[in-house]
Amino acid sequence: MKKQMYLPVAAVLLGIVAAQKTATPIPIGVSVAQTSNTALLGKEQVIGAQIAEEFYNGRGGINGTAFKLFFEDTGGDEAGAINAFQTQINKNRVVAIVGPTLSQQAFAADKIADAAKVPVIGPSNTARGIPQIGDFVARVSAPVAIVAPNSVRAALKINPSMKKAAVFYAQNDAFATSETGTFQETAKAQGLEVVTVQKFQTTDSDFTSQVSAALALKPDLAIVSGLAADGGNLVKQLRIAGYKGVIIGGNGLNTANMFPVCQQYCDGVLIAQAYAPTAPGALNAAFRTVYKNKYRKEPPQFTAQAFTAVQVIVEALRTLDKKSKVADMELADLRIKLNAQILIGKYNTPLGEITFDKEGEVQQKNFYVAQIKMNPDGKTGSFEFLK
Ligand code: 1QQ
Repeated sequence: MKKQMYLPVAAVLLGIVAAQKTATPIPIGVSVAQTSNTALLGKEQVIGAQIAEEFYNGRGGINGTAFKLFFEDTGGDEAGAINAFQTQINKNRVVAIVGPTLSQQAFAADKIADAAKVPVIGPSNTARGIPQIGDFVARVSAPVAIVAPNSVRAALKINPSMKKAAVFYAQNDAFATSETGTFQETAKAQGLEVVTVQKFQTTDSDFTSQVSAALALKPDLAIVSGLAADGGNLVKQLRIAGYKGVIIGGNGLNTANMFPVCQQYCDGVLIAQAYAPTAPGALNAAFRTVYKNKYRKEPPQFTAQAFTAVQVIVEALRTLDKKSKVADMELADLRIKLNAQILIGKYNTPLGEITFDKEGEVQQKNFYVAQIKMNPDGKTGSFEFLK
């Protein structure tokens, strides 16, 4: 009797151990801005990552083992990003990190992950030089050098008679500084005269001096490289000051969370896109359906890119796991092998088919331009994609 009782107990105990070993979810870090003004952009990323978690775990996770996203808020600055990355690396012991939101933060935090040999996928870092931070840094966000020129070309198509461009940029932000360089080069290459380059800070909310200096030169195109709060206020103040010409916003203005800032004055702003909700592909259709059912609108670019970043890690883990069981690998070894696998994979994502070059730069085919259309309430609106 006694013996018979011990056996099932032992079997149950062993069973529990075995189940936990395979059932411990694989930790993946997501560190984006959930607080600060940068959360206007980061909140859309959280949603994309959460959708991916539910979507892929509902489809078997990593070949039967679930994965779990660990969210560590970066806030909007470098210190917050560094902190969040360190927590992911040392406390959560994640296999890879998706983040941070801003290139400005990436230049500070990615180095730390790279030194610790932890793969990083930038979901929205578009400045020049991000993949070159280190071997463990890749991005799914196509660089401004490729994306931004599309909006200038679209603006000229809408209004071919434009001659004078006024350019504005946030000089304390690495992305905005990179993007304005691309905008200025493109404007000149397209035959526009850049009549003024006005600088501001992402913390500014009063743009009176920049707006009046620029409008005195009678531009017919205004190009803004900043983030959502400052950029939204600048757009609004340009319009209130009487500017009637075309406005191009950069990637930092690429969110409906800017609408409460610039209100009815957001109307008409042109913004280049690395994602289109209507792009073909089964995976985009599935992603779009999940998003629309939940949020009753089209998915925005930052959400699609964050989904894609998680997807890339999940698919690379699946491939790796087929060669040698990921759950049995030592963490340091797994991080290194995962990084190598990420870089050689080919992924069918909501952004279309993507691969990476050997430095970790995303190779993506299609880009788009959308125009903000505000509703009569002056508070809500949408991004209308141009043909
Ligand atoms: C960057 C960006 C941001 C504006 C995206 C949120 O493109 O910092 O690189």
